[in-house]
Amino acid sequence: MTAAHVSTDDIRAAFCAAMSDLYRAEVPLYGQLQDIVAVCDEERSLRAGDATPASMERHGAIRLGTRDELHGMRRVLAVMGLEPVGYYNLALSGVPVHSTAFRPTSPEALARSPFRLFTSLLRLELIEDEALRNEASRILARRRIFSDALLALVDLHEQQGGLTEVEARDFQREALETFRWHPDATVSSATYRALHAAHPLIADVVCFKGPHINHLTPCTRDIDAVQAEMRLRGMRIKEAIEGPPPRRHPILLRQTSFKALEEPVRFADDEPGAEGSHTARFGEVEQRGMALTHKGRALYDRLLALARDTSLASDADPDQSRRLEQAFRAFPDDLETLRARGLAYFRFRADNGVLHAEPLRYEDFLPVSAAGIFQSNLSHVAPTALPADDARGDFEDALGRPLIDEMTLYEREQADSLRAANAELSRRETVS
Ligand code: OOG
Ligand code: NI
Repeated sequence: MTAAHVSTDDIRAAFCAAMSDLYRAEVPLYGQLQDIVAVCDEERSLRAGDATPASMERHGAIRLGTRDELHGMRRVLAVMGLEPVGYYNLALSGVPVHSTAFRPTSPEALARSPFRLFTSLLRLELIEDEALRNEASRILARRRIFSDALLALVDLHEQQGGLTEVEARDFQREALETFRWHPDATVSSATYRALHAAHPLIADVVCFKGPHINHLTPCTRDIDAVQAEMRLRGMRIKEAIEGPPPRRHPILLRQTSFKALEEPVRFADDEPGAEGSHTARFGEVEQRGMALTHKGRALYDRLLALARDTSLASDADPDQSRRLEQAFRAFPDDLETLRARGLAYFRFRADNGVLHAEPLRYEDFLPVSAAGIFQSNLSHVAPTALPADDARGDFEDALGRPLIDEMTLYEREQADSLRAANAELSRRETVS
């Protein structure tokens, strides 16, 4: 990158703002969710006596159909400083995809613009019916989800190591086209129905021109209040919040959503005026807590499993949240114990000769929660039991680069901060 180039952080921030405008225009209910988050966060700040943070989108999600699409998406997202972090095998929870989170990896870049994209790749090999599987591959092989202009700008970015302001503006415009909703399906209604019957997700990925953004997700400081307010306004919402129960010191990630809307679509063989419908797009909200170490995560996974009868349990079960709260009494809820027992990651700093630790925020996703978000936004689908083998090697081959391990990022941040704080402390000692 040279001085003439726009920083990837600025490209990402601008893209996120444009995507937010686009999505609010396409899905007006999303605007209501943003209002609710603003009100709930402000009330919460008044109670806590601190400043209201600007509520910005933290993430969105797309679903891709082919290995080539994943490869292209990796290159496009690199222009905005997003890198693939973590591997999520959703087949374990009955959803035929595997995923990664394209996200900024440094604390500075996350602070500048926290936007990330949860990106799933359909695992067509998990469709049992061979004829249907072949038809889906044929349809996907024909589509092009990136414009030529977009690909040319990505080439340019790779060659020059950055984009000028004018190029960045063109990039944003062309990239938005990839994520836009297209009500015209590329297939007949019969093909749509057959794919939908195999799994609604397959129809969503295969039958349209591109990987429409299927939700955006602002963050909140009070997800219970947002959930209550959505219910009060009569929005159709997920029955339960995904993730850990409410705590004094939040851990990992809690998420909920209003459910996907039924939207009009036209099939390729429709008579003029005829209309079908498709259900895919929703609005989500998230609240983030501290990142857990391997040990903390193992405890989280164990308690979550304890609270659920099976990994396919439905969140409509009224006893679920009570069981969750009961199980999580075994998870310490004070910072001293969390640190002493090595359950969470911390950032250290030296202040007046004293070492301080504050928890690191979790910046990633949770496979069981993600599956819950998928399930509640697919029209009436019973979870399917799928072969649970992971296909991480395939995913990385398609991507054309290794996935970054999220735990390494947290460990590095903790270790770097501790080293700097200790250096500061010994500097003081030598001086005094
Ligand atoms: C992605 C669902 C997962 C999350 O926040 O865990 C997700 C999708 O529906 O495509 O976005
Ligand atoms: Ni999401």
